[in-house]
Amino acid sequence: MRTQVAIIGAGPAGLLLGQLLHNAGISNVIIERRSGDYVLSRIRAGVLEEGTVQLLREAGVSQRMDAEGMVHHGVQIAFREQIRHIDLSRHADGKTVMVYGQTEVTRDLMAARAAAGALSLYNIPDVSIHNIESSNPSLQFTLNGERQVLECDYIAGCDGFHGISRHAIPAEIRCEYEKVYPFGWLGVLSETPPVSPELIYGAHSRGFFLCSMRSMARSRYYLEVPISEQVEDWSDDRFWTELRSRMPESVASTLVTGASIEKSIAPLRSFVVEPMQYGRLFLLGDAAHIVPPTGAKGLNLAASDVNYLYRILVKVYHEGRTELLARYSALALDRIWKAERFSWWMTSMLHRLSANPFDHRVQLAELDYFTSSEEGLQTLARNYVGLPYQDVG
Ligand code: RFL
Ligand code: PHB
Repeated sequence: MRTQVAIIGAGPAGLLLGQLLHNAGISNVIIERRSGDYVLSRIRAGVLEEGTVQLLREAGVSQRMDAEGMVHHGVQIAFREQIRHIDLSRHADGKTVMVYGQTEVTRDLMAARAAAGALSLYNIPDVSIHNIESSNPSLQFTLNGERQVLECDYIAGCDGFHGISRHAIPAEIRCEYEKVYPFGWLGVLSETPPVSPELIYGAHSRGFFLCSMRSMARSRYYLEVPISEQVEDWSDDRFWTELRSRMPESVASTLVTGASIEKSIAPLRSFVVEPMQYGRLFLLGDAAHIVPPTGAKGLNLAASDVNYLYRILVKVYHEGRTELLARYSALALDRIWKAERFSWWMTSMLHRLSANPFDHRVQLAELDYFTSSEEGLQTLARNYVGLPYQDVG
């Protein structure tokens, strides 16, 4: 087997890269460890930056998103019984975000790939990476009991945090930065109308909460919980009672509760690997970096990596600009570190980081400053809607 770009992982990064390359006449094959249904069963991100939305449009997969996704001009931040409205458009040059679930993005990308007739191989548990230091790298794996070699020009490692790709970069070259938080997010999805038309990020002495949504009939709520918590110990009743206790009274009194249709605990982590390229291997998305979800940046960073690598590969294949390949890692990391900073900052401003009342008062002062001063609102809004992409050259 031979293709131009071999992609490991059929999450949003792999599928979006594959679709854009296919549209540009660059052949690619996606190798995924799990089944398509399993990939679609993971409930994750909900907020898309404008850059991500544009890239999905450019890939030709935006029809359902443009019809069903919800454009949000603002978000709310709650603390101490107050609710502050952050007018994103006003403080970030007219920009907005789109509320449209990662599951739906993935579904649209899978459908477009199937319609295009591009090859995806699912349920491949044993892919391995070879010869990335040479000009003929390859992937090897077992398909229907037979050993396969997929030869290619480049390998895109889009296999998430638990994937194999980044380990193919020699340990003496690879540098990993990590911060693990002592809490996680307990998330619930329910067929109930959202409590507010805008997302609410809330700081409370009992812990952080987030009110989000997937549609006007489907809500997504999160609670900060100690990382030692077990999801089995959280009945729906316990979840709703705890959520209500952290909300300002005016919000709690309008919360509509119902049976959960998904409930899970996600750990919070900040992580970056450098460099994001080694020889013919490129890392994208969660394979190279993780952010705590407080800034809604994970999926958007995956899209931003795809934006850079896609534009570089088009110039490589169509204009012979192979020198651009060496720019990928620095270009991607520049934006990633700024999003890492924002996600870490939002997390520390909104979660219960310590039991020391002094720290709590400092958090309140910070929240007040960033939700009421012109410069604070601008910093918050511009980072939340997403910093601009650079030109690849
Ligand atoms: P994914 O989605 O993890 O996909 C990687 C794919 O690679 C496959 N794989 C392999 N395939 C072949 N061989 C191997 N050896 C393989 N190892 C792994 C996996 O099965 C999988 O299908 O990574 P990708 O594509 O980089 O996408 C990243 C996003 O999924 C992630 O950053 C976001 O979900 C993070 N995130 C959020 N991001 C946002 O932009 N906005 C949000 O509002 C937001 N909310 C969230 C989130 C993540 C959350 N969790 C559960 C971690 C909320 C939560 C709760
Ligand atoms: C979500 O809807 O799942 C969501 C929204 C905003 C975040 C994180 C998750 O910051």
